[in-house]
Amino acid sequence: MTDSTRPAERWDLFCTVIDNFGDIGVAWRLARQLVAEHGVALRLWVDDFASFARIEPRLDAAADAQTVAGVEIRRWTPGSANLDADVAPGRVVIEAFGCRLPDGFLAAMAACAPRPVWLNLEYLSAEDWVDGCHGMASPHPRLPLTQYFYFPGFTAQSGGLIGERDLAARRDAFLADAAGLAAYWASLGLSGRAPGETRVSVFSYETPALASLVEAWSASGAPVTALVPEGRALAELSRVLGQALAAGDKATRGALTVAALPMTDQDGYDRLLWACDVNIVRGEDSFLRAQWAARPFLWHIYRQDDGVHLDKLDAFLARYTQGLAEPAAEALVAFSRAFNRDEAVSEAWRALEKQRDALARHARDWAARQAAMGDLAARLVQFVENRLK
Ligand code: TRH
Repeated sequence: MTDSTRPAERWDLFCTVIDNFGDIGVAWRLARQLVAEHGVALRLWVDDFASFARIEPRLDAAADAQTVAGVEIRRWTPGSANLDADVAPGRVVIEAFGCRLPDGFLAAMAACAPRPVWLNLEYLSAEDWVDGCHGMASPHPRLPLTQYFYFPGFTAQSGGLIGERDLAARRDAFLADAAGLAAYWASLGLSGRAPGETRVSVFSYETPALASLVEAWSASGAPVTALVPEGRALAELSRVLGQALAAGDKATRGALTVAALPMTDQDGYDRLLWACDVNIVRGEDSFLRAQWAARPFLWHIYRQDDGVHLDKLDAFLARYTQGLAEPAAEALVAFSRAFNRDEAVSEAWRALEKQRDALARHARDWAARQAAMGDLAARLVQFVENRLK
């Protein structure tokens, strides 16, 4: 065994952007946390810098290699035979969401002694089977390599949830600072709240259900402000309102004001979730960050052709509503199912409104209980250590 075959004391995390921002959103949060909290030397491989730059404005989309927030970031081309540069694998290699590694890199991993710990970071799901599959080993069909499935999840038996150690403290400090909060709203072009006003962030996919929300909100007895980052939901709301909205624009219909926002970095998006009363979120990462915001939220799940997303939605709702009083649980489930089936939700919204206090209390309990279980990065480091022994 020669020194040159030893894996570098570094982790490699590979990500391909399938669409939107969730794949890179999850990978970027995990990368930053592993570096900041666990002192890992980490190289993050990403194929689509244009998408990445939308959620991390410090990224130079033209540079193939750079360091941001202590993370070494490199461009790669999925499907290529090898990485562009001749790079030695790190002691831990993670594929985010089953992105396939180049054959040349796999061969280099197989040639290492000891061989890197090789993981596939899977999508987050609340389904029961996750606990049984977390940590399962899968031998490579040809090479002397074993890949482990790492499943995030909501239980102690799963891989846990991504969340920084100081997240709750940062959130609470932000919300306790009245002057800072007023300045935050002013930065979005909004003044203090009108009596009874509800502020809702909207980061869903497009769905006809949004039109029925506009109907319910504009006819509401108290003001509703919808804060909508640029993207798919804003495009849909522009269609519904018959008015093209870009970041900085506002539109008013009855009790409803729609405020279009620019996309910000991930920390900026967290602040939006913390500041709003209700958050409409989607995919994986915004869905999770809404839970850490400890506010009532509504999940527009990523649609899958075979309809399995509706089972995943129900699995989450079954878990989330445990301990939530019946009328609030019913209202949340009814709204969530209707919204995700593209049905009208005006009535469901009004029912939900009546349960706001119970949902807010429950959201705080849920966030505290999940945080107490230990976060994904810490569990991942432990998982790796156990395999290195
Ligand atoms: O963008 P998403 O829909 O992403 C995904 C992908 O489509 C993926 O292929 C799919 O498998 C997965 O969903 C389930 O939703 P998500 O996961 O919420 O990611 C959005 C990211 O964008 C998240 O990291 C937060 C970030 N973001 C910002 O950083 N700034 C912003 O202003 C906003 C609105 C979002």
